[in-house]
Amino acid sequence: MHYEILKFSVKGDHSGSLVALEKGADFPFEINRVYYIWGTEKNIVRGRHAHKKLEQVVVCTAGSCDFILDNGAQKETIHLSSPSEGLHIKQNVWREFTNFSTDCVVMVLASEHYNETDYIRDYDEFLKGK
Ligand code: T46
Repeated sequence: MHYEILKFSVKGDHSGSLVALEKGADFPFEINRVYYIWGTEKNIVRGRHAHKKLEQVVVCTAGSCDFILDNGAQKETIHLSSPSEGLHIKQNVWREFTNFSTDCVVMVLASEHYNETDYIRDYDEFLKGK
């Protein structure tokens, strides 16, 4: 499978909820970068690329959006709407994301520093590498 859904352990009581993500048992790789995205209009399509080496865990910390993942043979749409789960996208998966709610905040935990040479932005090139 080219992705998996991680279910995080939630500490919660009357004061609210908390998720802690630590390297090791809780998390599939060492985190080298965190970024987050918000203020994207509903019908905008972001992404449209794959990564050679980078793995990421995507968490919709507020609101919701859809990730469309394509491994070259099949496509799946994953609706993210909970801060208690993460979408682990492995290497060499074409991703697009769209259908943003107005309050959507997407936090991404990445295995590598930002590196434009890791991106495959041409779909035909992506398919050739399969
Ligand atoms: C991914 C999806 C889920 C940086 O300067 N540093 C960074 O760490 C990132 C991620 C981006 N940027 C710059 C590069 C562009 O000038 O921010 C601008 C927007 O980046 P991009 O068009 O790549 O954004 P998305 O939303 O299409 O894709 C991002 C990640 O780049 C990508 O790895 O998987 O989110």
